[in-house]
Order: sequence, then C-alpha cells, then structure tokens
Amino acid sequence: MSGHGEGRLSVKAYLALGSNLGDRLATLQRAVDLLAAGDGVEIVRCSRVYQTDPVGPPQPDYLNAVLEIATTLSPRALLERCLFVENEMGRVRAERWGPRTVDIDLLTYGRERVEEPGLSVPHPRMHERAFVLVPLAELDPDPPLPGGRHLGSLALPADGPAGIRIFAPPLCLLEPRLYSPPTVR
Ligand code: X6L
Ligand code: MG
Ligand code: MG
Repeated sequence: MSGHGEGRLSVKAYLALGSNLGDRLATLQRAVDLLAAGDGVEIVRCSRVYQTDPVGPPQPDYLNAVLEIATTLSPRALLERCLFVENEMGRVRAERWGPRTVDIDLLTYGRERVEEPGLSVPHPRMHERAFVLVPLAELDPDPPLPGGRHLGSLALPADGPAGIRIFAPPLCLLEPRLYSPPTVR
C-alpha cells in the first residue's frame, strides 16, 4: 500500500526463502527486493540468514531466511507473486527436491487455513523443517502451524537443531513499513 485510497486491510504473512545455487546471498536479497517492488506486499521484518544442510537428495548447502510481510493480496495472488518472482529470477524446475537458485514458499497467511489445489496454508510441512522453524521463531515465538500445533510442542533437540548455522544478518534492518527496494531493472 502506498499513498491514499488503498483502504484494504493488510494481513500478516510469512514467506520462506531458500537458495543453493549461484550467489546465494545476492539471490535472497534480490528476491526480497522483487517481492517488495510489486503492489500489495510490504516487507515488515526479516530473519537472519542461515546456512543449512540440504534436506532431500545430495546437493549444495542452502541459505534460508524467513520474511514477515504485510499484504493486501489474497492467498492465491500472494502465491502467484511468489512464483512470478521465482520465474523472474530464472528458476528452472528440474528434479523434485533438487537444487534451485531461488525458492519462495508461502508459510502462513494471518490465521487463515486454505486447502485448495496447489495452495495449502499453513504450509503442510513447515513444522517438520528446522530450516524454516529456526528463522521463523526469530520473528514469531508462536506462529500459526498446520494442524493447530504450537512451536513449544514440537520435538526439537535440546542442544539446538543440527545443520543450521547463522550466515548473515537480516536482509533488511529497517523499521516496519520503511523498506523500499532499489529500482528493479
Ligand atoms: C524424507 C524425505 C524426509 C524427504 C524429508 C524434506 C524433502 C524437505 C523435501 C524430505 C524432504 C524437502 C530446502 C532443502 C529442499 C531448503 C534445506 C523440501 C524441498 N528445500 N534443504 N531441501 N533448505 N536445508 O530450503 O523442503 S527440497
Ligand atoms: Mg521450499
Ligand atoms: Mg517452493
């Protein structure tokens, strides 16, 4: 939202970012910038960036982060924005669970639950993935989780999750609503 005349309520949503090919940190930053460049999405806060062991087939380590956004888009339109940015950044979908330049997943949309073809919110696997939960927990100690679960009820190792290291400070350090991306070329 910018200027007057846009009265639609915004919803707090969380997006998960991942990259394990190319200049991973620059890729995540560009994803943030492209997401913020379109109407109806404001970046509110960013987690730190983590380097994470790959889950699934053998492939390079990932960088992962989570964004809090304020959006006036519907869940479906927000999903489409995420996929558009992935495509804009040249993501090629090869093998399932394979390496990717950029991945943008819709984790939560307010407290809404959505079960539609191609769109499940909260993301049905998010509570199983430490590379999502660790950065998400920085932004929200009790985020909406699938099946009404809560973070405290998940079995997390007492000595901290394995295979997850802090890699970089947050991609944005600004106050809420002040993030303005560089002009997108
Ligand atoms: C058994 C078999 C248990 C497969 C889990 C988990 C598959 C997660 C895919 C799984 C399984 C995924 C990332 C990743 C992927 C990422 C890190 C996926 C999709 N994405 N590893 N692996 N970060 N660290 O963003 O999430 S592939
Ligand atoms: Mg993913
Ligand atoms: Mg994805």
